[in-house]
Amino acid sequence: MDGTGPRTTGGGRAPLDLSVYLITDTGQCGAFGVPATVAAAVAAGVTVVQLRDPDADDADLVVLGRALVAELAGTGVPLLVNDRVHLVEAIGADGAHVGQGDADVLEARDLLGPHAYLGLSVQTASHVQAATTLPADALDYLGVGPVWPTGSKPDAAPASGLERLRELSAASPWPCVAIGGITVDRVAAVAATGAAGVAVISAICGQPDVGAAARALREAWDGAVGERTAGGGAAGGGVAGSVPDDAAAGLHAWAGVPTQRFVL
Ligand code: TZP
Ligand code: MG
Repeated sequence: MDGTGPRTTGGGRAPLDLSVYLITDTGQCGAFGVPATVAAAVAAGVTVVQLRDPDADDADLVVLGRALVAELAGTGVPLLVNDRVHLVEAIGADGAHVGQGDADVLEARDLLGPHAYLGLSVQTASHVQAATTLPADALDYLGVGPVWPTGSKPDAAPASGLERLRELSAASPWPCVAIGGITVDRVAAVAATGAAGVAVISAICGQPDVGAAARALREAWDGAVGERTAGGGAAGGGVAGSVPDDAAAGLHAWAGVPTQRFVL
């Protein structure tokens, strides 16, 4: 890092802070609602919001997405759209997240243009390896999981555990956010793998006090990362705001963004 400003990708995208990443679930948010959930969670320290509602049709998703854009205005917290890359522009979102069975990454990047964020779910080392054959700036981060079993995605892959998360985080040139079954009690174990953050649905959506739930995750992450930093850090570890100047020497000294892309 040259110290002249935030590191950006080739598309001029500022690094994402993936530390506490909320994925919305309309059903789990219940009567409290998705916009109110997002507002309370962001006020409590959530750093990324992903709009996810596989059951909504496009028109309804655009309406909900625009409501979230309005909630997030002025917060600096980006809104990403799950799967439906073609709705990012209509919603006015900041990017998208796709799974292995969703839109092709290069087609998604073409549709999004260079300035939008794009994340990709991975479950295996082959998925990470395949991603590294893409142009360096196609992606911003990887989502790894489910790490633990989840009740929030009926068609989720089997839980792959912390060792897989550690392995994939170490192999990835992009920051990795862990997903699947993450609770406050599991945040420290995730942070110790070198992951860049925790992505959750049920640990926030539908909780009796959404703000308190999000704050508990925020504090657990910050506490765990403090330990990680004080203890020398896990292999692959990096935390927002703590990019060492010698980061270019290593693949994983990022703070939410790769310091060194694979040479393709
Ligand atoms: N992708 C993998 S697991 C998952 C998604 C969308 C659901 C995570 O939800 P929860 O409630 O945090 O386990
Ligand atoms: Mg998907």
